Amino acid sequence: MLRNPGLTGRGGMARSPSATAMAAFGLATRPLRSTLPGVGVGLLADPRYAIMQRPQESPPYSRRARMNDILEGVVIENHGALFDVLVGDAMLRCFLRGRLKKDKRQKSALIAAGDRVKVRPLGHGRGVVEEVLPRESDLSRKAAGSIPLQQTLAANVDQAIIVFAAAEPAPDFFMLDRFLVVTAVAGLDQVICVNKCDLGESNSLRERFALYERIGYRVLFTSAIAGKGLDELRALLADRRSVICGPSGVGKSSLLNALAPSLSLRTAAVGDVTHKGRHTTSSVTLLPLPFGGWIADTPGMRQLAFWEVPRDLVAEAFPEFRRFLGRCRFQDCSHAGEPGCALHAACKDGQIDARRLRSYRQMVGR
Ligand SMILES: Nc1nc2c(ncn2[C@@H]2O[C@H](COP(=O)(O)OP(=O)(O)OP(=O)(O)O)[C@@H](O)[C@H]2O)c(=O)[nH]1
Ligand SMILES: [Mg+2]
Ligand SMILES: [Zn+2]
Repeated sequence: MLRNPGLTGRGGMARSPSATAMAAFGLATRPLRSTLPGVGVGLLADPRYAIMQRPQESPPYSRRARMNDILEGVVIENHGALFDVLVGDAMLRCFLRGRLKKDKRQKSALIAAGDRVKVRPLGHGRGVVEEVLPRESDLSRKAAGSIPLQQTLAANVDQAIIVFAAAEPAPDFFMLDRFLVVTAVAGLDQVICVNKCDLGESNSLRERFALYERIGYRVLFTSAIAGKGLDELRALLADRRSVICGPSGVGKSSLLNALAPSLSLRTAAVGDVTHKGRHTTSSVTLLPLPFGGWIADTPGMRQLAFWEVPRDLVAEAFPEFRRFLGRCRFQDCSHAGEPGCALHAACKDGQIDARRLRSYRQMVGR
């Protein structure tokens, strides 16, 4: 199984599937809320985070002393100007310290779900983010719209579950290839998940995804409704830090609900599978999994423009291209039909699928 071999990724992330996600996010070594009344609100009342509840073993702290502490936490959700940060067993609604906004990156790239941050609690469930700690990985795209803006979708995750539906909506393989490139560039392990298999798996659909299996990707066939493939998905997610992504309406949130009903995520109303352009999930939210690990649920993406991904990195993100790269007649070959192109020759020989080469060319604008 080729698991994204050879790509070190933007963050150069070291992968440690066995490391527990909790420790990796630097989360929750001591209860906070229970020892400091008024610091955190809402967390234990939110059933999604009930699994974070731990025995209250710490000695009581003085309110004043802890208020002045700078504590480490992880960003759970980005509300635009405000962020929910999990600190110990408390959720703090935080704003960003003004000087952080002077960072040359736009705010959409500065802080994202999964970021480890230093927070100063202000009481009454409020806090201020003093510092965003360096990332191990960074899953970014160019934000939708005409202004060039980096948008970090999730930070510090190490695996991407890329979901498409067998039908409703039918899979768009150019989009799948884009998701594969963006997540490879971020250095993430990748799983392709074909959901809604209860709606039928035609032979041609099987064949299309078999191509990805031959390339070395792990492809999982699931149904959130019929419960198919869920044990396998659960095993892949356990104790990992994952992000689930894909187009809108493919059943990302439904899959998470099927795996962990206590998450109670909002999904599209039955019968409204195309959403008429609406997204049911509206912001990235980091969720704890009852069987260990964390997952960032993301809103469906209609566009996935690259953020500063050089062309040769795009080619490298196609695992089956790699052994031919560097063998073209021209060193700066763009693989768009130049004479002596090794990728083109491999495609003629049947060693590279023509649809994948076309996908690559479309991505690099050739
Ligand atoms: N038949 C069938 N329908 C499903 C399955 N999974 C989800 N659905 C339906 O598909 C619709 C969309 O599901 P969601 O879970 O909201 O999809 P999503 O990918 O989270 O969508 P966004 O949040 O908009 O990105 C809902 O009506 C679900 O009931 C499945 O396995 N089979
Ligand atoms: Mg959703
Ligand atoms: Zn070439």
